[in-house]
Amino acid sequence: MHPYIEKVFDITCKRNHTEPLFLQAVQEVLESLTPVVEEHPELEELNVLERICEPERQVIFRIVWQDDQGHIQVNRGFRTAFNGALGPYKGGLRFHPTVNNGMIKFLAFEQIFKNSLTGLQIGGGKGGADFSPRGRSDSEVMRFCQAFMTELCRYIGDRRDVPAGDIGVGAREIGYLFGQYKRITNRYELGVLTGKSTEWGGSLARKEATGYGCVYFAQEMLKTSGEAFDGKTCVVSGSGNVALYAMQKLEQLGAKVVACSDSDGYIYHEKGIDFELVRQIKEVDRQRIRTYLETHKDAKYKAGCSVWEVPCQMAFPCATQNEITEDTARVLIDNGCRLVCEGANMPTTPEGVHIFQEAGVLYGPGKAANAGGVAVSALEMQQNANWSAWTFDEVDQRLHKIMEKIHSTCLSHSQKYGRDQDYVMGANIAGFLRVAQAMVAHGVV
Ligand code: NDP
Ligand code: 2IT
Repeated sequence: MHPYIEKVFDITCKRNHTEPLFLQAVQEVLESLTPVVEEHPELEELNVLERICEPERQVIFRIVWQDDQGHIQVNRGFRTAFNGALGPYKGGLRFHPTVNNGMIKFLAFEQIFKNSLTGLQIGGGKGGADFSPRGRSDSEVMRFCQAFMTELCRYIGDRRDVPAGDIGVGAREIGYLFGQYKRITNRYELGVLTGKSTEWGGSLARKEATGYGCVYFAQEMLKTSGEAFDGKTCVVSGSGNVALYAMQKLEQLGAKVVACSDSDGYIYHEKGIDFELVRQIKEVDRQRIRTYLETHKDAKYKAGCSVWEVPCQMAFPCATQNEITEDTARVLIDNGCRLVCEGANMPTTPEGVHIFQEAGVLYGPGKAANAGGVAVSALEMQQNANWSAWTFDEVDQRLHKIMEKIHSTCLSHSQKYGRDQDYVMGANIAGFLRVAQAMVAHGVV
């Protein structure tokens, strides 16, 4: 590590010593930047690294709401506006019982570089609450979203900060959040949230964008070794928004997905997962993945086990952070896995990443591979800004081009800085440079 980088990491550790996920994300980015700091001494003179590691603004707030039994519930809400050099803060909202400030900060930090890689004008942010939507009725979710937005509305706006979905937040929640924002502000400000339903201002293909984009990125990685999906066995973790549409695109492009999961366990279906059924179970009925076996008796369900024990040639982690550890990475490689492409944010631990890279596995890090979701969110903002709506194909084609460009940008930056096909280094450097240039241009602010 360059001494300046070491110094900044040291300061960041001291300031944030209770937030291991945030420090993990910061360390991964900083470790890639040595050649850039050597090439650009002005980064140290202007102290750009210390500035980029400190959020511009963080809010933490109380959310009080009433459940169906009439009990008063209290949750904690967060929004981190991490870096606004490239545009309005942009990033999702996560509703999950494990949410805390460090988790939101890690996600917001990743979002800075991801959003920069899209080439669009969006800064980095993230938010959420320690609320568990699981087992809650529709009206409880609505009351929670209203209470959440009652406070959040002070900090967001179509030119200020634009939230969207993440774990536990989809079109239903975005609808309730928008309704409350409209009620409080008395403004039909479409571009204040993305991931809206397509009936009233959402972009076609936003729902599919993260999963599709991740598969487009994997396709580009495969092309570098003259390969294609044809018949390759894939495992996808999760069965939520990202996992579902990664599975659909993989199937469309000729791969075979044999397993997917939820937080209770995984299903294995040797002849290939029935995408439409999983979509019905998870997206429509909001049920558990094990109910898949009620229709497909030849499939298997394993409760409480990691889906990564299923042998595959390609792995698509699309559930949550740190789901692939050093040991899991070894199991995947021993079982013949040659490509890992991350739909989730930071799903592989640093040790796991190291193992993949040492073994020559094609490894696409989340901040590059899952950028399709936020890219189409920015396209949704563009459509909203002039009250227009593009066709599904138009958006999908733009998404495809953006993913190709992100891939080639990562590749060219990894080549230029001496580690060919190191997508981690390529993504971190390319993402960082664009933000850093904007920060320098804006002066000492
Ligand atoms: P969803 O809530 O739609 O789905 C999440 C899936 O992951 C569910 O199957 C869920 O299982 C499982 N899961 C969640 N948390 C855990 C956990 N702690 N352990 C095991 N399984 C878990 O979320 P998304 O699909 O939107 O998000 C998935 C990942 O993709 C996240 O890392 C998110 O940050 C990332 N991402 C999302 C984007 C988007 O556009 N939505 C864009 C880019 C990245 P269960 O149903 O049992 O809870
Ligand atoms: O992690 C992510 O990029 C998202 N959850 C999507 C963010 C967005 O603003 O669409």
